[in-house]
Amino acid sequence: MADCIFCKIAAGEIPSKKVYEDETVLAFYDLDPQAPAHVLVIPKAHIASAAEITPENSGVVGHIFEVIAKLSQDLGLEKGFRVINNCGEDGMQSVQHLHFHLLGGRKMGWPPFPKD
Ligand code: DGP
Repeated sequence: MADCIFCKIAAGEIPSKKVYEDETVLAFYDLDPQAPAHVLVIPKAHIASAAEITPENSGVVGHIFEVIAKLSQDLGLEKGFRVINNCGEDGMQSVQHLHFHLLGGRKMGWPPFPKD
């Protein structure tokens, strides 16, 4: 999709530090890491957000979670990790292309946000 930064990364038009790639999924390090390991896992095909997942395009989401499980081993996250999807304005989604943050390498906080 024109003007989508993650479509451009998926197409190789913008460089990224890739950790995994296959026909439908790409994983690369986040520009602004929030943990020692912080990778974004995206479908190569444009899906704007988690709110746009349908029976027709949801297969890639299962595949993304298979990739996350593999990456958690490759990145040495045996002690655990967190997967985050930010969706929409209230969810603080800043890039309008579906992506899952895989974060690990440190103890996470919970709850992850202030209550009020
Ligand atoms: P979100 O708030 O969930 O939409 O997170 C988007 C993330 O994408 C944010 O953590 C920063 C990251 N990001 C934005 N632009 C780029 C980029 O050009 N390259 C990489 N590697 N990460 C980016």
